[in-house]
Amino acid sequence: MFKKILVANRGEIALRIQRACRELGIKAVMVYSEADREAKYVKLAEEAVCIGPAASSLSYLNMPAIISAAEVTDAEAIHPGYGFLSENADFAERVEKSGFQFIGPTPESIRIMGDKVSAKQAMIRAGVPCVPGSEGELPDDPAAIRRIGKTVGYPVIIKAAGGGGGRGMRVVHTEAALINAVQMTKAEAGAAFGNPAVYMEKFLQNPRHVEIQIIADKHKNGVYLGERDCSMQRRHQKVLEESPAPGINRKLIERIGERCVAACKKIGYRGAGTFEFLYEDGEFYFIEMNTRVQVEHPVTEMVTGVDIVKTQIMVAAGEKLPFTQRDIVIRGHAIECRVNAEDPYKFTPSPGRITMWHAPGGPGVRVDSHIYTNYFVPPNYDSMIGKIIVHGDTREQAMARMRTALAETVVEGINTNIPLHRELMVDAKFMAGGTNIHYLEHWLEQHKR
Ligand code: MV4
Repeated sequence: MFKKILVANRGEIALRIQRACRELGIKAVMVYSEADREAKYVKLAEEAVCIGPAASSLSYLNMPAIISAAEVTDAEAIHPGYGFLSENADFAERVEKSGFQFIGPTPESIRIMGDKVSAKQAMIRAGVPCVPGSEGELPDDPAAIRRIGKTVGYPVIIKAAGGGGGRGMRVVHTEAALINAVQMTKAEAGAAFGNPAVYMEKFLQNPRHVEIQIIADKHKNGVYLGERDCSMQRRHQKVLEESPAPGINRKLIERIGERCVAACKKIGYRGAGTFEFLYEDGEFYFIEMNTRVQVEHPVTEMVTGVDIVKTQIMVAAGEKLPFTQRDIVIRGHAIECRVNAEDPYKFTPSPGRITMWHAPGGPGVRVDSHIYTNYFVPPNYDSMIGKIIVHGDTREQAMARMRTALAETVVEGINTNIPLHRELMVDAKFMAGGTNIHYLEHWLEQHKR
């Protein structure tokens, strides 16, 4: 096992990784920008290295600074967390070329999944069900593109190979609009991602976003850890997540989970990963794979009892998975509310000093956050300041616990989206379960103030 790991991230996930290291008896080296110098997880770390000024481009995205910090502190491995450099294949490669273990999949796996065309081709070959569409990149010939459009059937969606997470996509409703839409998407993709390649899919009108968590070791063992429903989102930003996904047939989840694990074996995937699916009319359709630990990993930890971050570290060190698929039992229900420093209805960021923080507690309540009374939320980064996660025997009990937890929570000095969460937890449609990816945006439209 490693003796020392460098944590190349900030905020709640940096603290989450530090906690996993402590539990494993591993020293954690924290890196920080000038804006994060006073953070408690930095102060409480055995070792911490400043890697640059507040701007992410000069600190948390600064590869030479991070690798130098690992060198001077004699760390053996680097955990990238989520965001920043976590899905940057070149970073993973530089980490390994410098003699450190990257805590994540191989640079090659990251590269395949980063290109959405190659990711989809790998999944089709591995038997994972995908959204029907062009098998690969669209050709240049307009007549050939129109033929593909006819076969797929309208509406279709044009997506950039270099995109993902909602960037570089365009819905097309008629053949008359197709060629122009393809041209526009290609031009935007070339400018934004340095890659003009695009592909076509059937556009699903009212899907849910359901994702499967997997984890694999370097010895050809892999398991799926159930699913998460992440449909409650606004502008591609998830607002709350839950596991299990309400109302989906367990046998179907098992079949899809097994396909994901088989695909991991086929491509030699190791580490934690998430298969993103659209779920509509009882069917799963793969869209993208994320090769990092995700913000919403705690709901999976709560229902499976598996510590995903600890397991990531263990498998990166070459250990075998300490459990098999038969050991994984989904128990109860978990919900996560992301707490953002923002106006709850206008969504404008609300950085500044937190004059009072009181965290919720009680049975089945978990808080993943680096904040404290008198903490200053810097304006330079994502507005998420923490997560409230609850577990219950049933979805109803989990919702009741979340209502209590949200009622107990106090954040003063800045605005947060907690009032929005309080309203959603008593919303009849949310309470019934199974709302789709458009629900929150429609709800916000109807609850304008
Ligand atoms: C789609 C889709 C409908 N049909 N693909 C958006 C983010 C990226 N991961 C894929 N996205 C979508 N792909 C087909 N064929 C609708 C979306 C989509 C979406 C997906 C997941 C969560 C929220 C979303 C919000 C709008 C659109």
